[in-house]
Amino acid sequence: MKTSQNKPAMLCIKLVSDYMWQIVKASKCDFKSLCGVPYTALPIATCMCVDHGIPMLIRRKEPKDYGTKKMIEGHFDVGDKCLIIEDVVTSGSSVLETVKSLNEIGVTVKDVIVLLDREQGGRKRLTDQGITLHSVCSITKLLEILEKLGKISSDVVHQVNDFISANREKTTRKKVYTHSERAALCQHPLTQKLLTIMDMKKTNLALSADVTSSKQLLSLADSIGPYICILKTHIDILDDFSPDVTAELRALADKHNFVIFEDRKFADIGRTVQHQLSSGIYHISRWADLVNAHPLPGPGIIDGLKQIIKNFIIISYSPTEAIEMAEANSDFVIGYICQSRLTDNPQFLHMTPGVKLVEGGDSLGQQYTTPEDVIRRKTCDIIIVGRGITESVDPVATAIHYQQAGYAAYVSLFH
Ligand code: 5BU
Repeated sequence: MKTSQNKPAMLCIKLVSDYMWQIVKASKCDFKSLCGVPYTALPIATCMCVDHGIPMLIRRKEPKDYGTKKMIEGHFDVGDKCLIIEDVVTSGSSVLETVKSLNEIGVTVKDVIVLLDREQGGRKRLTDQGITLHSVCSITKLLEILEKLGKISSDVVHQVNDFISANREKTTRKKVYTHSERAALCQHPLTQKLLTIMDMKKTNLALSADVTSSKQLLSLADSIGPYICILKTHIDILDDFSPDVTAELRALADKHNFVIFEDRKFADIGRTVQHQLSSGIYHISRWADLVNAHPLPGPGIIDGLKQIIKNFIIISYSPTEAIEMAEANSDFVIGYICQSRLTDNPQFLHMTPGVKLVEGGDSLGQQYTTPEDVIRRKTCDIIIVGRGITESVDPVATAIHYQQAGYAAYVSLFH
């Protein structure tokens, strides 16, 4: 009876340790032994050590009250590198306690593999100590998957997000910077420019001008230009593209002081994205201030793009890779496309698409959240609005409405 009851748990631990092992392999971290943070991660670390023939170190929570009083059991040499295994990281405290015990015996720690990153400041605390966190899943992604599968309602998602945001603020968001304070703090010229525009024009609105005629695009850019900080384009959806359109867009960007962001979502090897950025009929690098890229192809994509353009955003469908890539390229990457704030580093702007004044979705999978939710609860910086404005009866009046809602939510962060 006992055996059959325990069977699913055993299978589950095996599954978890296999998933985590895939992250170990992908992260290419260098280590000689594994140490699970007591107690939940101990069986996971044990599975990995047995499956892959790796020496295991065990950390006691309390020293033995007899004999050597050692905190770490197992075989090691001074200078060895140990990989930490943890089930859930919240603030990172338990991991850091284990790191401390290992450091005391001369074993170093550079990486932690975790099943779930609750995104409540643990990553930042570990990074500050020179330790990289690699996770199988983040809480944002987990909620997204559970909601998509119909396992939890959007109310539950909101409640959990509210809880996470509230606790994140307590633990790590020590200071909320104004746009002008951040402009002064940031090194990247385009980040400074954008934050200055946001401050001067009192707007955190990006218009996603997803129309298929050049005339419509230019008309939107001219009429809504005064109320936005960014004009986001999909240049390849124009039926009647000509180089004159991009020249006129540039003139409008100067006239109304906004940044042009071509939402090209580069996702190929470095050499190919270089051609896609600078060649073909669109010559994106000649007129766009900003483009975005997926982290998926690895560092080559950034290396390829940065030989041609200095400003790009990382799309964070997978926050771990996005953050690693952005932090390693902060002189080129100005921020993230994401659904909630990923880091407290004020250098990075967080931009969120899928925004409407009323929550809901379209028939093709787009999910909408509100300006208030994005700016106040998810603490992102910029709302990206498309059809909410372009398909409204009066796009200019509606854009002003979004500008006011987004900016009011930003101002409310200081009250
Ligand atoms: P909408 O009309 O507000 O749904 O348009 C959203 C825009 O943002 C559209 O241009 C998308 O291509 C874009 N977008 C998005 O919706 N989700 C993403 O993850 C990214 C871009 Br990246």
